[in-house]
Amino acid sequence: MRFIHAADFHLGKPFGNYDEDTRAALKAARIEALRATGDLAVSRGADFVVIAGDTFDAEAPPSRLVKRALDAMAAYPALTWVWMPGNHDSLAAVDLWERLGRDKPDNVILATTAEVIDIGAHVAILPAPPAVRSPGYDLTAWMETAQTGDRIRIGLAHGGVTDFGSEDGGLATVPPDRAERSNLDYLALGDWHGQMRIGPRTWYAGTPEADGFKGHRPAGVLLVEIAQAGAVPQVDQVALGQYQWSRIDCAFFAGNDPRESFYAALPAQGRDKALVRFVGSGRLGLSEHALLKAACETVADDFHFFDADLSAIGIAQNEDDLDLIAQAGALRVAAESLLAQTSLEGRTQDDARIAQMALAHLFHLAQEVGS
Ligand SMILES: [Mn+2]
Repeated sequence: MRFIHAADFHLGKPFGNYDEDTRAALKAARIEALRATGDLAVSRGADFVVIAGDTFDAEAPPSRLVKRALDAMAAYPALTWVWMPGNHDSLAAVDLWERLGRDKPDNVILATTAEVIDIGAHVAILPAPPAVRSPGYDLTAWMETAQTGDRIRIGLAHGGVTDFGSEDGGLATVPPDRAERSNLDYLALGDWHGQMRIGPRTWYAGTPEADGFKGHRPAGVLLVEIAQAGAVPQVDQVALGQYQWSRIDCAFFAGNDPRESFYAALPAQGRDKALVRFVGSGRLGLSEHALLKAACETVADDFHFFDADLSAIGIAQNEDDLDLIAQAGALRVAAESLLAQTSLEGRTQDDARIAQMALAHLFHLAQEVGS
């Protein structure tokens, strides 16, 4: 028996910090991930898909988006989708769940009550749907005594596991040994946006399309195979996401051309589908700093999104650099004063950073005027 464990599609996630084109592309990719899940299920012979919550990012998603999601599932009529609410789209979203109940195609089963759902002759799904955004108690407790005969038992839950918390910082209530305690063959969890193994029978699927720079492994879904009731499941982590998000940390040393390590740190392929947050640290001379800044501007358009934070790079004291701003006069005095203020001695890190940025800017302006 084979099925797909998916979660946290977060359809309609607004990505408010990004420009309009990026936002539109990222939103489109999320609905695309639902179709990719259907394709994968068909190509790998999965019997059904379970969605462990947070299909929608909000309780009142745009009407057209709800229709798109239902259409995406209806496009695979031979595939059963077991769709449970999460915390973002909990049962408190009364209008949403009423509409889904009314408009859903026959191959979609809404897991909106804590009752056993039989799939075919051999599988029982035990859902723990959140009634509100943060229920605050363990919704999976009922699984302990649920009667399912000799069927394979698959629990479905959304939220944090008690020993390390939840994605949103909400109260974590699912015991890490829920599967073992309640004789589940597998517990399909949603909430954390990275794929994560809690135990041999307990996994977070993560979001199928990455949505942040947290450094998760490639986003996707889990293909789970269970030979028979009681057997340890075989879990295959399948990457589905279109966009690669990476935070790249790079330390610099004064006296070296920073562009070399900068270029080497960037992804070489798939740049148009890559979102990069570049964070520099270490120390550079002013002219080296300017070279790095220019290199950032040069590569930015290669990427779907590129953001460079150079504010943590210290400015190395170098008379030659100051000479490039001005050899004497008021400008020189200003440059020397700023350089002195980049030191952390006797000032806060923020103040030192502001002085660094001002000095780098002054250097840049002086170069422009001089050229
Ligand atoms: Mn979520």
